[in-house]
Amino acid sequence: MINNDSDTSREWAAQAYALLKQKQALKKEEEKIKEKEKIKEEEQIKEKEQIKEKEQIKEEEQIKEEEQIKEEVYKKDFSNVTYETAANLGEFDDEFTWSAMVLAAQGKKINEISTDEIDWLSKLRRGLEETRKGFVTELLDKLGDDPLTPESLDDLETLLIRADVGMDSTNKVIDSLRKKLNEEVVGGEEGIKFLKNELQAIIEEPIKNSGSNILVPKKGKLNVWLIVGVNGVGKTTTLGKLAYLSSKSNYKTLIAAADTFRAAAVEQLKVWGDRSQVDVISNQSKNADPAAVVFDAINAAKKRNSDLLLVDTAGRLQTKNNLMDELSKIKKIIDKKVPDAIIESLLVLDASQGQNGLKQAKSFAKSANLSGAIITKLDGTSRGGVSLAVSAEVNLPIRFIGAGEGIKDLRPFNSFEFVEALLADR
Ligand SMILES: Nc1nc2c(ncn2[C@@H]2O[C@H](COP(=O)(O)OP(=O)(O)OP(=O)(O)O)[C@@H](O)[C@H]2O)c(=O)[nH]1
Ligand SMILES: [Mg+2]
Repeated sequence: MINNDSDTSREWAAQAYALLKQKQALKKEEEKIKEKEKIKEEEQIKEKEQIKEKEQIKEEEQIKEEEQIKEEVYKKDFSNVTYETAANLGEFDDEFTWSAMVLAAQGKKINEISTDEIDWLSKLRRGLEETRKGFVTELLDKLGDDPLTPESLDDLETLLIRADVGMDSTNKVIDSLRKKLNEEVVGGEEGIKFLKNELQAIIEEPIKNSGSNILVPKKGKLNVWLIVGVNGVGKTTTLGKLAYLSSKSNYKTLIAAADTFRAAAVEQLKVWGDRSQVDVISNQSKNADPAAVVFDAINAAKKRNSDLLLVDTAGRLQTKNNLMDELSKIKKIIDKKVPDAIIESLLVLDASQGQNGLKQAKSFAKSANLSGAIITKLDGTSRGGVSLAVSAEVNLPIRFIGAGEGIKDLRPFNSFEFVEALLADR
């Protein structure tokens, strides 16, 4: 049958082959489609992954940006604070020009200068006018434009002592000037410039030794600043101004009214607290224990995650020992409750008290473990020079200075600006 039907068989086989071929082609086609679908699916997955990745990058960038903003807020130190209600721009006069030049000399660009800074510098210069009058004006009269002589150094010595600059600082300055005079001829103008540098170096030394140029609350910790000093020097007022400065610089701030000695102290603090929108933790009961107020304030500060706790203390205790005992009790409480808190003990000194203030600083420094000084009432005193004595003789970094009773009349201490204001006539 095979032979007879060979043609038929061949045809059948050909058909079968064609059918198989067709099937194979179909299968191939199917595989191709499947392959295409697979590729498509893979591409879709890839696309989805890419979208996800992009979103993730965007999210990360957003987080980074937010962190940067947070960081900026923390970086904003007290010296650059500008208040919501800026000071009025005064006349374009000598005062404005001088203030702007002092800022420019520190590298500020025209568009970076604020009315608040000009206002403060003008106030500082005006405040130091009395000190300057009995010092620089006379010095300039004596020096004239002539080169310095050994006699003019004697005059300078007397003037520095009279401005309450203190013996140590005066000797330092006069010695370096004498040394310079032995080596070369020093003109009047050059003498003033040299004097400014010497005075600034004296004030800067304890600041440099402290390791930080400016005092600001450290991030991520509770900072506790104890405001200490004798009766009436301006502790409460200074604390009020500090609360304002700090809250305007976006630090979460709290006040502890630990002066339980004077009945009106809490009320006085509350007024400052209202002005700066900072809460005051107090204990109204009579003869409350200052350490107990600090205890409550620390609890509140921890609960609120505060950056800075400002503690007002009494200056009116009968004996110095009482005062010191109280301060050490307060410190113990802080150490116990927040061992990693950063404690600053800031001594407030009234510049108008001159050498008396210096004596207080020395006696406090011995027993109160101070970390810095705040000089107040630099407006209208003839004893502004005492700031130098505090640096040279008590070795305390000056952290803030106050020149007026207003809320904005306190600034971080800047030695360059201070010396320029002190010797502003040239
Ligand atoms: N002119 C001027 N007056 C100031 C300055 N700082 C404070 N005062 C004034 O000094 C006086 C005493 O200020 P307080 O802040 O009450 O002083 P204190 O050290 O807290 O006083 P006690 O709590 O009684 O020890 C007030 O009349 C303040 O207005 C300042 O920088 N310049
Ligand atoms: Mg007070």
